Amino acid sequence: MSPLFPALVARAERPALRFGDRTLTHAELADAAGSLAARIAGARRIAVWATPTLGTAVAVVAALLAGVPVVPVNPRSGERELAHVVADSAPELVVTEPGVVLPPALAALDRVDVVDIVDVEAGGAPAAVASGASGPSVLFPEHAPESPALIVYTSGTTGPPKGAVLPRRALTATLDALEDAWRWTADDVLVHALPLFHVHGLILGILGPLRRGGSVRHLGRFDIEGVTRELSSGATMLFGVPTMYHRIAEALPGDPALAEALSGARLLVSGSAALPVHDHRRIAAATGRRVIERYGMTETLMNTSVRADGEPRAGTVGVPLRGVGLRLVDESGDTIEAYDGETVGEIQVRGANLFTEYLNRPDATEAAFTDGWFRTGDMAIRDPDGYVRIVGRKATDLIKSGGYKIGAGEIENVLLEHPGVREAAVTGEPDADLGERIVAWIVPARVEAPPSAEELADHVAAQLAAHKRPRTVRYLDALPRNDMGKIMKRALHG
Ligand code: MCA
Ligand code: AMP
Repeated sequence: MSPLFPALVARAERPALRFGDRTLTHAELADAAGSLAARIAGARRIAVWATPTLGTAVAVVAALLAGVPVVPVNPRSGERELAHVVADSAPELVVTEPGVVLPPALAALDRVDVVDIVDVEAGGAPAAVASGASGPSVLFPEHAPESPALIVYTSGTTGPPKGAVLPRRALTATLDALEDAWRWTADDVLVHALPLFHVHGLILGILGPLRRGGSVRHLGRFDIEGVTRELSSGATMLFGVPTMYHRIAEALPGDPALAEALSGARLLVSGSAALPVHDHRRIAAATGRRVIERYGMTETLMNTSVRADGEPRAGTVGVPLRGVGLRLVDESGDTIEAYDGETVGEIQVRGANLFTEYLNRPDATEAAFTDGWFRTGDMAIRDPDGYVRIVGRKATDLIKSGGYKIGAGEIENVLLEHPGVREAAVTGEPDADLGERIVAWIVPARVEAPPSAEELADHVAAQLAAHKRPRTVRYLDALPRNDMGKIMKRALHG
């Protein structure tokens, strides 16, 4: 069986990871992750406190070397969301950067700090090397392709997030299909600032460069200056969500250094939500470079992309990746054969890139598939040459804000628990920066003293996650309901 990270096994002396002023070569990463892997080997499942730091990347690589399934945890998780993730995934221990004060739900677990990196950087030899072992290839043989690698939590329309179990073969299938589509090589240097508890930032943005034997420079947090600096000093690729490209498009007219940096990039890739054509055009006009879009999902990893050698067409997500079966299905369940640029159907996919199941949720897993095809819930048309255009989504109760998928029901439940709230409904409204903005419609318990918008936002952030907080709150006397008492969300608009 071939290794997940050949450059680690080969102990390449090229840079692998850079976070701020902390850098590891593939050989150093092999040592740091190898010795951490020895400490966690045999665990049934672990959590990683997924701050955007070198330690998170080392911890995830260590878990993959040891064959221990890993749950990356959003370090901004609110109390209720964290309690759910911990109870549902039942990790045996938590790996974190040293010095982190963990919230109670995780503090109760055994804790392993990623301390070996410090040893490596100080020039000392971590345990695995000091004892004469020659690296993780010796210590850690490759694991079965079907064995779980990562469990990534993702929101649905209602209920708490579900853990998508991603096997090793899904990781290799998707990353190798992207190698093909993007001509991705060991010479590529990726720059990004995505969070490390989702597929985009972690699997594509960290594991992708490591599998190719190339490198990644993580900015810690997104800013234009960091993008400019890295793309002007050797980085070749940029990954981002549309909000980041929107902010780039806004900055370009007054920032010639940014324009020059982007024009020198080999590949600018956007994903996680649709990049508006207006932003595509502004970036192309200012830089001469076209952003390419790829389309994926936590459960399926990557499905389609505009190819590096293909025509970059704004408003499309390109063609199915190598090994991905994709069909459009109409409302009666019939497959749409037409490539006519107008017949709309649900995207259904199959292939080695797919997850195996939702953890502890056989009901949800079964409901997600039809005849072996995964129902994405995304609606699309196909151009005559096969380019896919996403035109909408089946569930109106799923909101994409800043590239994060957020379920309206989850937020409504938390709002209803606030003593100042009698009724609540949550919708997404178009937002130039975030794509969609979370709007809470509130009937206060006491009309004369409604809870403030800030109080409600803080309440949601403290229970669920900061990115799930309402950005706008609107107050009503009553929510519009049909004869059955069901809230009519379509009647709610600002
Ligand atoms: C603000 N903050 C708060 C509150 N208000 N914290 C607690 N309580 C509050 N009431 C904090 C935030 O945590 C954050 O802290 C800061 O204030 C700003 O937050 P926010 O305004 O939310 O940030 P933003 O400017 O809206 O963020 C934009 C962003 C972000 C950077 C583009 O949305 C982002 O990183 N998106 C990436 C999403 C992603 O990776 N999706 C992939 C999943 P601080 O400043 O300290 O951070 S989709 C996927 O994986 C599939 C497979 C795919 O296809 O890719
Ligand atoms: P998540 O469940 O957070 O992994 O998000 C997956 C969803 O993001 C998909 O089902 C799509 O709705 C959306 N998505 C991802 N990439 C794109 C893209 N390039 N264009 C439009 N929507 C996208």
